[in-house]
Amino acid sequence: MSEKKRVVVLLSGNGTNLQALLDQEHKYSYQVVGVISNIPDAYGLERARQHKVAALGLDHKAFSSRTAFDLRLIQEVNRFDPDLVVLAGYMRILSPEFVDRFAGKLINIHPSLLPDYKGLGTYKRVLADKKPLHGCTVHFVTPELDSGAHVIQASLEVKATDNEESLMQRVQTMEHQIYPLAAHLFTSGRLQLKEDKVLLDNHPINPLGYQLKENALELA
Ligand code: NHR
Ligand code: GAR
Repeated sequence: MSEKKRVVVLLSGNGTNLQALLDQEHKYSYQVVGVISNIPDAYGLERARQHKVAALGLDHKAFSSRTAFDLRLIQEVNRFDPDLVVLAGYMRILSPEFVDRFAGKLINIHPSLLPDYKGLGTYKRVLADKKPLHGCTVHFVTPELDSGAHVIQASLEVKATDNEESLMQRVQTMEHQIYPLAAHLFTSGRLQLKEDKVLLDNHPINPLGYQLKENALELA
């Protein structure tokens, strides 16, 4: 039963999304075969090692330019022969060279209901704007930041008592469910990007929408 598809994870920090991907491997069609961080002491690398997954720190500060770093990153990712490349808290904008090389098999999870709140610091901005809803989006990665086609979104109601920390906690709990699911849908061959559209079972979809209701995720 070793027909599992090969996933490489890129991250920069804690790696709770990596942990969720690892913890749910057993029920899904993928296997994480390598983890690369541009921050050499990222805790996510330690999570990989504890799970006996190859872990590589590649310090972007040791390279003369973004492109030089990304060209090396392409080589290192390719050594793992991935079917899917997953950004999980990867905090460096990727050059067109990298994105084009893995086009159609490169996904990201972003902590907002895209197209709202692209970029960094989403929780602070959502709270400042007193938005009633927040959430996260899995999307295919294109050269333009946070702008690729959406695969899955999960939303929740912002509470009057929420602060950045509480909102992040609840959004990340949703991330840890929808991101492994997205990796599974892709690696089981059900999900693909075709001419900038997301197809599920060969039909175009709007993103699959989930909502958090009484601490459980429901398909909206
Ligand atoms: N690269 C491309 N080409 N397209 C996307 O959609 C990408 C991407 C790389 C990362 C994740 C991301 C997010 O979901 C992501 C999506 C980093 C920055 C950023 O400004 C913005 C968005 C995202 C990741 N990075 C600064 C930079 O100069 C560094 C910031 C820092 O180190 O704290 O790369 O939000
Ligand atoms: C995740 O919440 C993800 O949505 C966000 O970083 C966190 C990483 O957490 N991604 C971005 O902000 C991308 N710019 P993790 O390292 O614990 O998985």
